[in-house]
Amino acid sequence: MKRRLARLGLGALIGVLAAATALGTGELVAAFTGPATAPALAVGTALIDLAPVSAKEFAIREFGTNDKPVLIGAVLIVLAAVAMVAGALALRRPWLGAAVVTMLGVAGMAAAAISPVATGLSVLPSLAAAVAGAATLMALARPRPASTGRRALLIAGVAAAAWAGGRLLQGNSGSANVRIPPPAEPAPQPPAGHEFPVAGLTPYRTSTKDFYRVDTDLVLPQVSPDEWTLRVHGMVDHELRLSFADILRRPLVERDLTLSCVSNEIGGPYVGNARWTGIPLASLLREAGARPGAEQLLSTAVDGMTIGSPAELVLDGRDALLAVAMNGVPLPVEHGFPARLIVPGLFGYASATKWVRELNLTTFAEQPYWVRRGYDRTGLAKTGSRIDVPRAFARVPAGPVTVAGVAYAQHRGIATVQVRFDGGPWRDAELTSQVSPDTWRQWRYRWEATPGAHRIEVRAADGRGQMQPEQRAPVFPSGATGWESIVVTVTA
Ligand SMILES: Nc1nc2c(c(=O)[nH]1)N[C@H]1C(S)=C(S)[C@@H](COP(=O)(O)O)O[C@H]1N2
Ligand SMILES: [Mo]
Repeated sequence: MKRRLARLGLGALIGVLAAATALGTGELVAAFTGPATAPALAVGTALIDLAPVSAKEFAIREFGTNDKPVLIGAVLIVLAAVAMVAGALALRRPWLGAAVVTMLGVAGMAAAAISPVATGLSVLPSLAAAVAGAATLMALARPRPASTGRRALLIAGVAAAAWAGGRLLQGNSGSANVRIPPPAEPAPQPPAGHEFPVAGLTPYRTSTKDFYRVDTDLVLPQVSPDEWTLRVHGMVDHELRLSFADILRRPLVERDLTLSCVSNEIGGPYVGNARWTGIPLASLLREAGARPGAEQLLSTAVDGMTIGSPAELVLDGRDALLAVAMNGVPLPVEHGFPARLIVPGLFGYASATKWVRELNLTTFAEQPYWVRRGYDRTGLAKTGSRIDVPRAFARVPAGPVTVAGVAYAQHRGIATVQVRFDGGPWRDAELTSQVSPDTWRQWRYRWEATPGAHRIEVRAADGRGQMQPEQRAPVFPSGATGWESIVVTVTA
């Protein structure tokens, strides 16, 4: 019994060592084929693309911005478990263990191959990983117990070195060396009273570090601005191809624009307001000679993401931008360096292409990523309102309490925000001055709080007088609706 357990333990150890060598080798080869082709990341990326919409929503809701580490952790745990089984098998029949490792390698190769940006070389990291893993397993499983310990240590060292070397070689391009010229048209100075001094209230301008991040990328695309080009094609009279320097030579405009995600639940955090600098998207499309029949601006990103925006809205005079800067500095890599789109009035999934490399004027017949998964092709941003203070389930002392939050209806503007307590009459909240219809507004209300538990609800009407509907709708397929509602306890 004890000996069997010891053998199982030994098998598990060799399996894990083989997996470590495999991953290290994969990482090293991925230094040449792109970080996203490394085995575990390729599998994670494929899982994101294959996952049903409900699983994606679950991940965003439950894990938020941590959804990616959680996914990679899960992939590694499954890999370790299968590797342990392979190791235990290998002690009896080395070729059987090697076969299991090979299957893992094939899974990695398949995952890398189905990526929309796969090249013929994308399968190499997993192929090399499988070879290294199987060889390690065979070598360690040979019945020469005296030297197994030493060989294991050596292999662990080689695996770690390969992994570290791969990581080092992969490096980061980053946005540090880019200088964005001052905008020809700076953002209008926000009017007085555009912000309330309320503790805990979301500020008017979202700092870059607090700006939400939503994308399908386990590995951020590292784009060298010197090699990046933007291709404008499709239903145009003449194709354009612009370098990053070409973009920076044009007059830049700067705008405060609020961006929200279709996955944002009522009262949720996936909305922010930043200052974006870039060139007007419409001028670029006009320059290319946009043809009248174009229905959709289909943009493609370096990561293979495709996003479609109604062409009519992009061209109707709103401040749709090809942005190169966020809050006064080059776009951070996670927000789309070197260039991304922002179209006020549309959810991010239908407009805000990060790491954009191609603009294709086309019809709605070509379906972008999220539309193929059933989301609405128009992507109009829904009106939202949120209570920031007091927090849900907070305990506040009786007396005057400031209730405050933000409300947004991009491109339509916010006209009124109302709050009510315990289902009573709706009361108009006070609003900050509006910077533009494309930005959110803060609201506040002075509440005479009496002891006990109270329900607070909020709703907003947009600039067209359209009130947020009470009816709750889920995020899928065109964004959540309903009123945010919280409960607080007022103490005597
Ligand atoms: N290339 C690429 N661009 C993308 C996405 C993506 O997955 N890949 N996600 C979109 C979605 S759903 C949203 S809400 C916004 C979020 O932009 P942010 O991460 O800068 O806040 O980016 C959009 N642009
Ligand atoms: Mo989104």
